[in-house]
Amino acid sequence: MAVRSNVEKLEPELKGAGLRIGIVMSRFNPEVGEALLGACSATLRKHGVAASDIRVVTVPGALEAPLALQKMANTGKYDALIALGAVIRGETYHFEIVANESAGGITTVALDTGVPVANGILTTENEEQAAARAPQKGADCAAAAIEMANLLKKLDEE
Ligand code: INI
Repeated sequence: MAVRSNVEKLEPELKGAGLRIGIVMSRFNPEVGEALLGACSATLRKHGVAASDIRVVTVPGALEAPLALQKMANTGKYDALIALGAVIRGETYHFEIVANESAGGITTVALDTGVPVANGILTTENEEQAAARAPQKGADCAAAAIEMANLLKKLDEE
């Protein structure tokens, strides 16, 4: 459009070759976690991330994810991180606490360390919903991690 003709815009970049990606997966809902991880790794590989550049660690639950992510971010070895898991309302009276603390911690890691973190911790009413959403969420997080890693690299170079 004419109004924007002189405005430079950075386009989303989904090339994954050379990027190092760390994944933290919660084992609390193992089947959902594995479904998230399968879709996430397949999408990372599809966009060119080398298998040897993907590191997966697991934690007991979503509340442990932020600390593992923080530790990985502080190594300086990762261009982006991904948190995977599910917090299911039917499985806890503390749904809001687990969901909110986990999400808040994940955001804090990204802001404190400058390493992008894609949040793939599903929050659902039941396990069926989580299973249904897992493939898309895993794939979306892989794409978000690659896009954010590339964006931050470009902004660094400016
Ligand atoms: N952790 C999850 O990842 N998902 C859940 O649904 C969940 N529920 O239902 O409580 C959950 N709780 C465990 C929590 O993340 C910690 O592992 C635990 O409190 C020990 O610190």
